[in-house]
Amino acid sequence: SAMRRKLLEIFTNAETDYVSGQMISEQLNCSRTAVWKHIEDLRSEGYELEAVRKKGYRIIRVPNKVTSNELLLGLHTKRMGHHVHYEESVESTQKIAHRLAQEDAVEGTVVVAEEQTSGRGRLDRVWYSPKYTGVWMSIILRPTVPPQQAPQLTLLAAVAIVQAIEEITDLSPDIKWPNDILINGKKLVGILTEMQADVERVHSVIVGIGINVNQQASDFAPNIQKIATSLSIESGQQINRAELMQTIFLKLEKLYDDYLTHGFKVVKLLWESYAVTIGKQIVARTLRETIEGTAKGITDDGTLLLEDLHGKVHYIHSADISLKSK
Ligand code: BTX
Repeated sequence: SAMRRKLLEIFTNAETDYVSGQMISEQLNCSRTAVWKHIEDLRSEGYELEAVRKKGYRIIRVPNKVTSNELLLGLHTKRMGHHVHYEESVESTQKIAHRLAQEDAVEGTVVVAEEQTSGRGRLDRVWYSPKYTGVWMSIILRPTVPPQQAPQLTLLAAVAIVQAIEEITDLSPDIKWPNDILINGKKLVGILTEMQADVERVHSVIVGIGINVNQQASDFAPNIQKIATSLSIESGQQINRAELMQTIFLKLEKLYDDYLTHGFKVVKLLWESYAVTIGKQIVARTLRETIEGTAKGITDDGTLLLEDLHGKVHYIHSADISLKSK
């Protein structure tokens, strides 16, 4: 808005770091209450402002956005991320990606938003996606594989994301089957893979990726504060989201091309090397039952092999997994 532009100009032109509320109200020709409201508006757009008594306001951080310009500048992939559909705020990037996939969007098309108002997890669970702090995106792939192999792409995406995080931070996250990426046991990333297919052919796979990037602990909804973490909390640094996304596109493209030419083997080996679940005592809660035992590995289609306490091996296609603490 014009008001926001003026307000930002005041900060830019100020000779001191701090700009008093008095000065803002004079320059904008509005009341002190209105000033406060404009400052709150800036905050809701991702600006971080400090308010100090008797000194005034100071801008600590401007929002770094993930618009298509930011994502295309310096992107080194052949096709991943070349078509970016960007929105400030959406219900869910999955929803838009499904529509674009039906409208023949090319492989590697990415839908990205600064915020999701009804981000989705598996089984219609909520995925919190607050503004400017995370990566909320859906990538459209069009692999020539039968539908039963589509879940492999969840595992493939998980490996690419871990590789990207390792490249731009000092962190080394773990993967928990099938779709969680954790640090110190807390959830950092969620992946939701959905497909459009008929009986024998996949038309598109939509890989939804949610990454907590610059949230601080108090930014998380109370009900997930104990189970969630962000790259910033774990590394103590602000992370450039566009750079993180570009690195993911690069790793994903490389792994995906290997997968298309050589099959799932490569992905499987890498995935198992990052997985915390394998070889551990776990509890798997499926929709029908709860099974306790040892995670033996995954099959070539990404199914989890779980040997129960009687030595019987179960094929787990979908479940919530928790590690048994000793
Ligand atoms: P999930 O079902 O494995 O995880 C959902 C659960 O995780 C929730 O029930 C909640 O306990 C917890 N949770 C919710 N939000 C967060 C968060 N920000 N950080 C950590 N834990 C959280 C995981 O589902 C798959 C999530 C995919 C999200 C992406 S974002 C882009 C795309 N669009 C969309 O709507 N979903 C995907």
